[in-house]
Amino acid sequence: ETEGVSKTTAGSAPLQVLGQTFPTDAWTNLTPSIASKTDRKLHLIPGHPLGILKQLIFDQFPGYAYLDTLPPVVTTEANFDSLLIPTDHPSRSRHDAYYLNATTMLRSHTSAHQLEVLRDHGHRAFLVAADVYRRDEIDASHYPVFHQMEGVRAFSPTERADGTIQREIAAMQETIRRAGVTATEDNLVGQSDRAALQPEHTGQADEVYPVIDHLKTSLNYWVAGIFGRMARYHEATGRPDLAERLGTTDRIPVRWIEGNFPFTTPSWEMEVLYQGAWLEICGCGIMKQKIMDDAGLQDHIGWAAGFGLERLAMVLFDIPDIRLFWSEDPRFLEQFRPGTITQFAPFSKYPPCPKDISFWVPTLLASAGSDAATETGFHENDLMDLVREIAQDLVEDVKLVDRFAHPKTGQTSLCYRIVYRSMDRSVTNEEINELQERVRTRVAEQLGVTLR
Ligand code: FA5
Ligand code: MG
Repeated sequence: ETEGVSKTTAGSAPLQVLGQTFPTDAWTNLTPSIASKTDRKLHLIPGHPLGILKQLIFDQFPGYAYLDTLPPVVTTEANFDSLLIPTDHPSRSRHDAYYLNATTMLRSHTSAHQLEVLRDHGHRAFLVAADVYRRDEIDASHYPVFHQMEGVRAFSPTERADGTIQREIAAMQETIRRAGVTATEDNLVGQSDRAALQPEHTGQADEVYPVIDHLKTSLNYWVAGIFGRMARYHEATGRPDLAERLGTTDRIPVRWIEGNFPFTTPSWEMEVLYQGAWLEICGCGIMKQKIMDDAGLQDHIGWAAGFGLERLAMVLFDIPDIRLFWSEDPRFLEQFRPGTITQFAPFSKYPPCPKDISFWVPTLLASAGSDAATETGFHENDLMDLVREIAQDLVEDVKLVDRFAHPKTGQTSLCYRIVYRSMDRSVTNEEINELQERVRTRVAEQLGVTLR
């Protein structure tokens, strides 16, 4: 596992991230352009759509502690081991996560902070908002840095016995009802009762089910509140197109798909019906009791949920391309105000500039596609990082458009289409040709392929 992007950094000078120095090794794959994103902290900008959305959610949960300044550099222990993620789990792959070295990484999810906040900060109810980092494809809805919010609630034996859970559920339901927008749990009926519990919870089912109800009610309350705010904005501005998008304005269709996370059982993914399609917005479940034990909370039962802020913000603010969140163009930033959900008015769209790149790879290694991981060969995410490194936010989309196996040489030809486009200005043909030339040179040098 030493091929690809790591060649530029492995064994070279120590890395600097957020003013700290880290030794590099064979695991190092963090690129300078990704490292430079760590100090942008978009969710801390009050007038940025991500900052606005974060604050609106914080305000919905007044009893919870808010943490939004936890640094993105974490140990692999925190990101994986503390969450009982097995050593062979794909999320640990160098093709999927950004490593500073074998034991240090940029967090790939906000769950990395669950144990730390429970055990060291002592909170039993908290929200963590943070930038997270994953190696991924390039298109309008994927960016290697995005933002997540984690919600955790742990209940003591007293809270489980004295009606606290039931009172909070009733209060949230009342708020949802008064807001006039209800989350409907289509396909949910009876599902909680059938959910398989952790072996550790055998004999405690009567105490676990109310925690499940509290989890689902909290998420319904959250979704109804956020979408209700959007509905009121659309009504107030004479653009009542929410009905068209959701199918109705007085209920938000929600459904729960059985999920699978190493750190929760049972687990769900929550989806919201939006413009006729189910949009996955959240993973959640009952926290593994081993994590509670490690936090010194043997007698607590808790729920955890994690959701992506960009996907929701793109829906709420009508933002068509995920790169816009990173724009420093005043024409983007000046459109938003803290505390309000408004509709983004796109400024003129500049023309796209597509360029193809074709190369030969040995056929055995040519299993292209996002899961094209081989131990030593070509991996698509290495190409993605290399293109981002050179073109930065001038790259809009990278897709495999053709593959062809040579009958005699045992080689496969892959052709990728790179679409260049600026969000905020016209680009010249010369500028794009120059970028494409640099991409070609680096692909040939670093990815172990032969250019056609
Ligand atoms: C997780 O990251 C889990 N940590 C969530 C969780 C927390 C489960 C607590 C249980 C308990 P997942 O990889 O599915 O799971 O991501 C969670 C959410 O982040 C998704 O539902 C989605 O909203 C968002 N998300 C994931 N990948 C991306 C991406 N590439 N771009 C934008 N949003 C993403
Ligand atoms: Mg998922």
